[in-house]
Amino acid sequence: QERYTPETIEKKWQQNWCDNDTFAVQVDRDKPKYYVLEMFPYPSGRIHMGHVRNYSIGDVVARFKRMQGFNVLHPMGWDAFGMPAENAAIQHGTHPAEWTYKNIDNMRSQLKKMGLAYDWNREFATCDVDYYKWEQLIFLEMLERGLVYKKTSSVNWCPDCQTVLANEQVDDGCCWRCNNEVVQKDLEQWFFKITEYAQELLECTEEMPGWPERVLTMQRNWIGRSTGCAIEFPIENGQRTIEVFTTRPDTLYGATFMSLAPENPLALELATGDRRAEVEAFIQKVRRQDKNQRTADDYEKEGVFTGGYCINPLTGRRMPVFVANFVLMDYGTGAVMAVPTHDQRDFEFARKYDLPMVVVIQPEGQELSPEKMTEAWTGEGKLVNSDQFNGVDNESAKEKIADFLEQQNIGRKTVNYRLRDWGVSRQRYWGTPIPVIYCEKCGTVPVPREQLPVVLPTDVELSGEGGSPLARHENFYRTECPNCGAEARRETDTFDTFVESSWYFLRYACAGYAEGPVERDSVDYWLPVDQYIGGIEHAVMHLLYARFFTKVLRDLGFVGLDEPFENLLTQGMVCMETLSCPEHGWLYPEEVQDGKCCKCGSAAKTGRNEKMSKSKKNVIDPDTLISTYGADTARLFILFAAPPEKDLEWSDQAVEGCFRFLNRVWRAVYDNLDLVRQAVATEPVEGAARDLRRVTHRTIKKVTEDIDGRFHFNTAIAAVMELVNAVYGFDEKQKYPWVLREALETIVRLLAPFVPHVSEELWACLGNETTVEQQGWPAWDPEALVQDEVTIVVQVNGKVRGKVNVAADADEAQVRETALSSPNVSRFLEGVTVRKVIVIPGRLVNVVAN
Ligand code: ANZ
Ligand code: ZN
Repeated sequence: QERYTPETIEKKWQQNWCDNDTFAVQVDRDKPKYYVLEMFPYPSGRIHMGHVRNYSIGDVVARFKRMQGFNVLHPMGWDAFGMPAENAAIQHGTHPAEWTYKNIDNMRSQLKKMGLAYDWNREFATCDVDYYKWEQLIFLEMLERGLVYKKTSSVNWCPDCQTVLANEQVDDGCCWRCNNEVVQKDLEQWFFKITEYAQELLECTEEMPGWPERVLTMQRNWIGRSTGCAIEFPIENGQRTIEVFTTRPDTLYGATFMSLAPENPLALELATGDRRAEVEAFIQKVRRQDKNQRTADDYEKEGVFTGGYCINPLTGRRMPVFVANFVLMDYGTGAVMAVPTHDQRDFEFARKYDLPMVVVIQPEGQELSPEKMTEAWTGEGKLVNSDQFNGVDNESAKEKIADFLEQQNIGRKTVNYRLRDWGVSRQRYWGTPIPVIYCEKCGTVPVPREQLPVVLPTDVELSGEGGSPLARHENFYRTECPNCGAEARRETDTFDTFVESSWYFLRYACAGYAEGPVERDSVDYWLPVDQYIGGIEHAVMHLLYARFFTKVLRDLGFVGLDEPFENLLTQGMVCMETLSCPEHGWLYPEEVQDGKCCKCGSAAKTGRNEKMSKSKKNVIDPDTLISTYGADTARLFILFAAPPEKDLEWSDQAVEGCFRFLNRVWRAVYDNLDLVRQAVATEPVEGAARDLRRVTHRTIKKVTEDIDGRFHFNTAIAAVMELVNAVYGFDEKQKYPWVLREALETIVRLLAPFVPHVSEELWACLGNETTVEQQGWPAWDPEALVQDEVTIVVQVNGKVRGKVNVAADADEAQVRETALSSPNVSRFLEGVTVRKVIVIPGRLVNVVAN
């Protein structure tokens, strides 16, 4: 077989891996372990280029580490619960389970065609009873531990998806899935106490050097720790107080009014008499506004006076109490002491409603006065109008006033987090049933462990109407109280699907374990994940929840680790230019020929490079790519086109180029097969053979260093390409066939993590009995790296002034350095300034000086 035919060799090697269970692994304490994981996919039906990229990157790491001798865990599974399955069921009349498992079968075979080195024995889908039943157990343990609770809360509600959304699932006021507007609604919900872990989740980010700084920053901002004070403001004519949270106790003397969140019950309590109707109307109005937009800087600030007053505890001044749309109930205490001179929102509000202003921080070299200010002063300065604190700089005043408030029993120092508890109830069918029962007598009763799992029934009616189908499924919800035996009702909500993805990486370590969610021994061996790879879109939600769950499971005694993911790589997007025509809008690439729309013949317009998406039709189907060129070319292109973190630009020519390169490698081996098969090493090696050996070993070194922990796959591949060129240019192969063989074998071995099928095939052709994968990763020979020297002429201002010897492959900086410091040359440089140094590698250095 002389021609490179990917379809036959890829099938052959995939069969081989499957028959030999090549990538199945077991705990082996004699070997160092390495756990590489890609974020598991939602089984939407077909894989897309984003998947191909994610899994190709992971596969290089997995195969490379295996070849280096690590015991590598590289699993794959399915994040299988969620709304699309229900929507598909409603639209096409298929059952979500059927739809999901069919998609899984299809996608699994697509992944197998890519030649990914997964241990398929560990595969599971989160909608398998054997998976979610353990999630129900974890919930019960969390409930016992007080890490779960139920409360009524105003939630983000997507009217289109008919479900509650976490704050993280709301993008700019719209549903992250369907992009329709989100409204607020009151519901009884189950919550996970992630706030109890806020401090630890924050602190640990300081010790996670394997994560991109960008992701850590996003997590820190999401947790949002603020230090400040809780301060009590007495309400006029009463015993009660209003408590506020402020980060600026230094501005307390300038607090001239109070702003309450519309949801704050105090608002209606204070609004009596003729103020009542207006306040009620305003509260209703704000409740229809989007919580996320309400607080945006550019959102119109609005409010009403409640009619009530409170007292500034330090100045004794009366402060009118307002209700204001920009104050949120679920941050701090739902009340803000307003300092219009030093807070921009309060400033705008005060100007609008003509409220008093007092400057309390005077910046150096300025004379602020309320009449002349056009915006709040939020910078530093010295305190004024602040009694005994006048003249103190405002940073130290924060501390001093806080201390004073504590002494006077008016306030205390506190810490506040932006992070909210995680609402996990979803009014959806296709999810894990929440294992509790409601009894009229006993209240909320956890499902006893021995009654687990609460199985999701399959005979449901999915009509697309509001609410969960489970709430209409009598056989499901009618049950008896485990406590008193009376008739009772099951919880009909299911978990947010982010619960499943919060611990799946632990389950891979012991997939199929029948005695509990995880087997401690295996988890202790395999975890943490050494390398996690996925999209930046999961920077906050998934990655924060997974970290939280790990800590919870640790505290419940299931695992012994604090953080699940040692190193994180966030891959860039796969982009492609868009095509459109005036008549037909967006066009698929195959709908355009010779720059014209195939449907109407008008000129197609080429648009910007954008993330591949079905909506803009700028997509390439991985199946098409693989059937045309083979999986190896697809993988090579994806890995060669850009470093993993960067966006990747699709290019047909570059795909073609990768295919040609593999053909070139193929020919390099086949054309020399007879020559190299019997080659034996001889000494000494000189001239061109020595040069080729040096390139060979230099390439091993470079590729090893580029892959290991740095993921510079593109430059690694480029280095192998150079080695292939060197092989083609080697003209001493008759005299040194073994040097050629060494180069060819090296090419094949270095390429194995990237293009495993063709590498295995060529390795076998070269007459090796092991597989390239068993052969392991090559080591470089430092001896072979030793460079020959060349003589370089050094000129100063065009005149030859000396000669120096440098290593043949010294880079420009090294040559320059050697030339300038050689005694002959430096004599001519005394007392002059070097303006420019021109290096012609291997030949000449010209120094321009005057
Ligand atoms: C008085 C003050 C004066 C404030 C000043 C700021 C500047 P971070 O840093 O995000 O924690 N605040 C408190 N609770 C709020 C709520 N529920 N809704 C809207 N705003 C609220 O922000 C803390 C500051 O946000 C607090 O400090 C409070 O305004 C406001 F010159 O108090 B400040
Ligand atoms: Zn009962």
